[in-house]
Amino acid sequence: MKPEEHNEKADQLKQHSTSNENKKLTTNQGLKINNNQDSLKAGDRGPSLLEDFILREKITHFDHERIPERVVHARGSGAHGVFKLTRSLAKYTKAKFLTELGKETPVFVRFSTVAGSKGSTDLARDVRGFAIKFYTEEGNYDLVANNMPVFFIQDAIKFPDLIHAVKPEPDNEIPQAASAHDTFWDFISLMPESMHMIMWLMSDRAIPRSLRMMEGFGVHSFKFINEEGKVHFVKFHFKPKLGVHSVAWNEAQTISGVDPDFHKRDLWEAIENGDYPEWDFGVQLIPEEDEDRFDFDLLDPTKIVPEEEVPVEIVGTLTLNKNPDNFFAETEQVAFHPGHIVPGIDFTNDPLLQGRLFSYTDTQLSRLGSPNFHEIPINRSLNTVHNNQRDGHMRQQIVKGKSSYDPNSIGGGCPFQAMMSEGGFVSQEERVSGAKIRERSKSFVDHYSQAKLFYNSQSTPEKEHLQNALIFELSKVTLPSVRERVVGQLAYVDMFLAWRVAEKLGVEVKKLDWPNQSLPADSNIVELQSEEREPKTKVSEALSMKNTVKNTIKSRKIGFIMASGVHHKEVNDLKTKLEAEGARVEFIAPSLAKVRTDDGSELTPKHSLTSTASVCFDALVICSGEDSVKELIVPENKHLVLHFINEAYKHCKALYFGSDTEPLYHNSNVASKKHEDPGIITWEDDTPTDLFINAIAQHRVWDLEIERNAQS
Ligand code: HDD
Repeated sequence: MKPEEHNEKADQLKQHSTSNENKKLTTNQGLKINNNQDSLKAGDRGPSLLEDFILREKITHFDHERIPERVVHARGSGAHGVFKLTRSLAKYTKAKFLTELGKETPVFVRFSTVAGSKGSTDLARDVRGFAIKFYTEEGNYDLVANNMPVFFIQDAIKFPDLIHAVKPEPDNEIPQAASAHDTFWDFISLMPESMHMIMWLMSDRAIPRSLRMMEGFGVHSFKFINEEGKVHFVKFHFKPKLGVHSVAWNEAQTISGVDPDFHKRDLWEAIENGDYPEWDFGVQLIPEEDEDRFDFDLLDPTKIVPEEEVPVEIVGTLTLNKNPDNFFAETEQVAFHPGHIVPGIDFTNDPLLQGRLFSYTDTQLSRLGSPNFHEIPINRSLNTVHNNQRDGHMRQQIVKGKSSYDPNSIGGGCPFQAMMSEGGFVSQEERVSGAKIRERSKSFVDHYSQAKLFYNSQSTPEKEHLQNALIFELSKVTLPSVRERVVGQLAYVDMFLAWRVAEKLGVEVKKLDWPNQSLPADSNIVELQSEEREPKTKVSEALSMKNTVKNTIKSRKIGFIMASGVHHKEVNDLKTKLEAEGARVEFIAPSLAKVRTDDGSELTPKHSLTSTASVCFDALVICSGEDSVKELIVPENKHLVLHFINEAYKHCKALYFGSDTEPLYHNSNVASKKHEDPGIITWEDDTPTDLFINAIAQHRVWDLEIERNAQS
């Protein structure tokens, strides 16, 4: 889907955007500036004068350029797009953007990491934020989602503790954008309800290949309400059309050095190239009367509704098709809030969600500095705003008339309240009664069954990655008691998992005997622990990335390694076929100088062997051409080329060796395993291009990871 010519939000933003093209430099008061190079001085070697209002204005503005970064989700990447409804949900909700078939709603999406600062690496092991602002005709609807369907804690009152534990430690501000440290795992070891989320966080979902290749989940159960007032619980899902794919941990660590903006760049380039990221939007719908039919509480945000129990129904498509014009104005100033809803959608009593409803406006006040943050262009609703709220910092709207109160007669009673039939929002009428208590429902007290469900649903390589992630993280923990306690928790999820981690940490597996564990006697953790329980659904296919979409190489980045004398026709043929499938080909050569081909033409490399690395590509081609190979194998280049090949091999990527490349092939770690590895394609194969395309579409040969690593 191409960017809409008449995207209403884009039109609205246009009124606020400006370009400096062919314009004269001015002050903020519109005065044209004659000299922007020298300050006003008393004599050319004299002191600057206080009178210099141009200098003062420029420096004052500069001094105030920064705003506080988000307390969580500080690092983000945003894009504009459109949401198209492909199936009407009128039976379940009256929200107009979900009922009018074919309706297109402009959106702004911001992806983020959670723990790191604004300038931290994209490849941190972390949850990814996936926040969507739908600019609907009924007002803004924000779905402030993550790429994991559950959360660490069940109650918002623990959120500051969770975040304090995961953020850099308070004494020395170490480590940045990492959960592998004492305070995080200390907190987790005492928080059994986190164990399901920990399974997700230690899985490869926490190190996505691309923001375009991850799922989005609303996490909480929300409510849909239709015209008749009938209520359904709803869980929101976004499923990427390119499949859910991740990088290897070891690769993530290298990317953090080679290209810490890897995800940001990938999203930006994909949109610039017209490879618009797309997701199927799906819902799980549960009639209100079925609320108690599950072996968990629908209000508990540490639980999923397995797709085997309630299928995800696909009802729309989310497409991102335009990069922001200005990062600060759009991606930084956008303000999301789970409380921004429209008629037809309502909250549940999930205690995590209830707390969020307070937090998001509050945080914008300190981050954006004024209750008028809704007037910032990216936050403006398409509906015009009419109310009696007035004044405050940076107020932009000029409301005419004398009355700014309600009821009034001076203003003719305006603005009027809207009736429900006119789109006025009415909260769902729900009977609530109960004693005022600071307690948790017993139905929330099952912390391991879905952690087991997740772990048991993983493929063998996924389980190994998860084990290794825990070993990595916990090996960074300096306190043996914390390591032991986490292992004690893992034992409730899977004994082999606990044993494997314990072995590498040098601790014993001691299943935590909760009532007798080494916690302070007055700790309330004890009473929060249930008997061990098996989940009703034992395995869920949707939880394993092994079962994801693997039929496309669209927008995959393929590096062609070449030098002078490269076989032009073979390069062109392969490149054309890969590009016809939607892949992006980039040439890598010993230097950035043009590469002369065997037929005398020239190719322009985008990278040199030293300016990039194999971790930046999905697959590699070692190009044909005797002279090219001869140049690649001279001592100066050989170790670089072999490093490329061996890294790609270790990271289970597809490799293509053109004719004449035998000397490189045999010097690499690849050769001896070729016969049993579908990811290695050589000049000896019958239909090499087809095999290569299929191998790239598989993303990685994770099943052969151990063998490949043993070769490396
Ligand atoms: Fe949150 C930002 C997602 C629980 C308090 N959150 C924030 C963002 C996302 C989420 C995607 C970034 C928005 C953006 O790009 O601007 N948060 C979640 C999810 C949660 C969750 C899926 C659990 C299901 N959050 C949560 C709780 C609290 C907060 C329980 C507080 C009680 N979150 C915030 C915040 C942030 C935020 C402090 C920081 C910046 C912002 O809101 O605008 O208010």
